[in-house]
Amino acid sequence: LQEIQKAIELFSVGQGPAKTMEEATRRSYQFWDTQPVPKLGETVTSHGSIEPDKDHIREEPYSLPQGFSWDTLDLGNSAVLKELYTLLNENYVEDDDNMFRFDYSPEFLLWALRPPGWLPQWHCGVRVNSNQKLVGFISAIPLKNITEQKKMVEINFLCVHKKLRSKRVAPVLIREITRRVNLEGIFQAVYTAGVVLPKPVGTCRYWHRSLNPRKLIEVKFSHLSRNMTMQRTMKLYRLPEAPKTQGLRPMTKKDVPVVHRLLREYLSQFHLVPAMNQEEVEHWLLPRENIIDTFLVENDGKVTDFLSFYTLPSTIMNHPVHRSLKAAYSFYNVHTTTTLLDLMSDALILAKSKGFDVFNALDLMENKNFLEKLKFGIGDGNLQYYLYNWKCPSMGSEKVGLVLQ
Ligand code: MYA
Repeated sequence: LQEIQKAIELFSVGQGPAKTMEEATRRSYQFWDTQPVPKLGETVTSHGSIEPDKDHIREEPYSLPQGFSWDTLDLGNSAVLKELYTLLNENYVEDDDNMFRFDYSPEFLLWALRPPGWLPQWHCGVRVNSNQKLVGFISAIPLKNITEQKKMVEINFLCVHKKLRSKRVAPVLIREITRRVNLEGIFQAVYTAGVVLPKPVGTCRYWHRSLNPRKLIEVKFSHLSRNMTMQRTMKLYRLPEAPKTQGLRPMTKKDVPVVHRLLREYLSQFHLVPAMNQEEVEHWLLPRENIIDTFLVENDGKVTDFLSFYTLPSTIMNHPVHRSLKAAYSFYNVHTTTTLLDLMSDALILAKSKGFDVFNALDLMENKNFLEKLKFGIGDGNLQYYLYNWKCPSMGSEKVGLVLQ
């Protein structure tokens, strides 16, 4: 009986997505073993592409299962944007206990998917032939790596409808977006995932700072600690009404050049970073209501620091009262004069005053210096960072300087 149980355990570990390195090293990767990525057990010491740039790219799209077709999504069409919103709202990433699911707003999706240099064919959808229902999606956006100044893409929003899972559609989506990216002469990509695949270049962890502890406990996002009452918990997480840094104000369009310079200089200390030009800094950091907030510190006409966070609510599944968890996600925070601790303390105060329930941050860049001090609690599960067709030694989370949506 023990042998059978062991076999069942091994079998199930071998099939499902791996959440930890231990699980991952015990399974095989039918698809990923065919791709230009390092093997899980491999220790990489050199830097460079894994396979050479191709000079001939296949012209026909990859074949989907019978009854499905490719469709490039025109997100400028509000009905199409709504279809993508609905696909993701109902089928995208959930937490391990299936209690919360990301609820990217249509406006947020436009921000995330139409940065400078976006291409329509990189918004790659799959529809059912009979009724035209959207059931699959994958996207690419352009990105440059600061050290290599190499053109690459960021892959995000890979999603297969729940009813179409485990039928090997994801590998077809990945092959097809690779082909469409290769057609533009680009052969490297960066992406993140909660699952362990060959092979993470960095492993980060989400931390959560309660802003509205009562609601977070009610929806079981967090629980009352031992020896704590609700009153004491609310007092523990209470924040001042207004930020305390002198000269803190929202970023405006005329701040783009100085924010660009601050960001470029600050990011140079990390190993995996985006190389944004001014146009991209404007796109990614200029405030947009309910999408991205950026505040900077200006005193005597000199801008010295900035903080930013994006808005990404989650749907609360199966709760009678609460439907949505309003979460802020730490984005890029640059300090030269204000301490990072003071800057992030103000980020929490601003997020609280804007009605967020929780403030999330990864343990990348210098974030480990403030997480515990500002009463963040560690989350479960990792966010793995990956590179496609690029080998380099893996790095600690504090060397990761890239935040994706
Ligand atoms: S990460 C967010 C991913 N999305 C979700 O988690 C949403 C909810 N889940 C789903 O929609 C499905 O479960 C997905 C898998 C679509 C994830 N990244 O079709 P299958 C491998 C890469 O039978 P399904 C994000 O968006 C898995 O190990 N591979 O499975 C970044 C197995 O391969 P192997 C993944 O569950 C995406 C195969 O797929 C992931 O129906 C970056 C099974 O396929 C994952 N998150 O669908 C994509 N999950 O046999 C890579 C599972 O080898 C981009 N798998 O174990 C690479 C760069 C491409 C561009 C290159 C340009 C140069």
